[in-house]
Amino acid sequence: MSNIRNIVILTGAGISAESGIDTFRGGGGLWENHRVEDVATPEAFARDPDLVHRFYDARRAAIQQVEPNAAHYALARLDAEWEGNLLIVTQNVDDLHERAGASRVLHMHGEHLSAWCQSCDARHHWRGPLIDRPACPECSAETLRPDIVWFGEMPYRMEEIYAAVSEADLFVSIGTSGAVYPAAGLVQEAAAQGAQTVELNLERSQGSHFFDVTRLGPAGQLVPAWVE
Ligand code: BV8
Repeated sequence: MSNIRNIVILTGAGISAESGIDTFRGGGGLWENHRVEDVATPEAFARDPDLVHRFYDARRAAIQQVEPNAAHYALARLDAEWEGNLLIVTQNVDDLHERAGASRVLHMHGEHLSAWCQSCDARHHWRGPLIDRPACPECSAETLRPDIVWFGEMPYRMEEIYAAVSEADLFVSIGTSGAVYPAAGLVQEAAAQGAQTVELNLERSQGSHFFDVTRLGPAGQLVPAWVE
């Protein structure tokens, strides 16, 4: 990686699959027979907040029962050792990148371990359930929602992400189906400005044709090999 200085790595649910966290579209993308796209929306939350809280309370608890896998640890090593710019843009809402030791991580779709008050806009580190409408530690209102970017909502820190992609010499996509925008469009932005683009995935993603290189296999094997 001689002429490489700036790296952007996009990760998706596939990097956490070997830790035991279900991917979105692996199990048919269903939860309690609801399509995920139908539960992860502000409309669903307005219509049936308990359903949406059940969905997120269960997943918030589940991620606290699993461990990072070899792919997370390999990226954390790269993050620690890479002297140039490096940004891990994750679509995932688990904290496995951080628990593996990565520090330059950006959660574009929010995080399970964060609660967002709809009254005072404060965000709080949060590990427990929200279904029993706990009081916001800041303003005491019982209006905490999952700090998750739902469908139809703007992903976080897109300016920062586009700036990093525009400067990238290397763009690597790991464990994502390339189904959801704007995340799935980042490879095209990177390629358009001349970055090398690499896809590491279990199967070809919807955007495979945009990548210079595609390697297929489980992230737990591909990522450590690629980092070495
Ligand atoms: C936006 C948080 C605009 C939720 C997520 C119609 C109506 C409304 C919107 C749209 C619409 N049509 C299009 C849109 C845009 C929409 C979109 O793209 N929809 C898709 C479904 C067509 N996008 C949005 O709504 C985005 N916002 O557009 O806002 C806007 C503009 C201005 C102002 C305001 C608003 C917001 C998208 C974010 C939604 N939230 N997550 C939650 O987590 O509960 S997205 C959700 O899907 C996940 O977060 C995940 O990030 C994302 C993509 O999933 P993947 O991570 O790729 O997972 P998936 O299961 O799909 O694939 C796993 C891959 O891993 C597979 O390829 C598999 O082969 C591989 N794999 C499996 N095992 C392994 C592996 N790889 C390696 N190793 C393994 N072991």
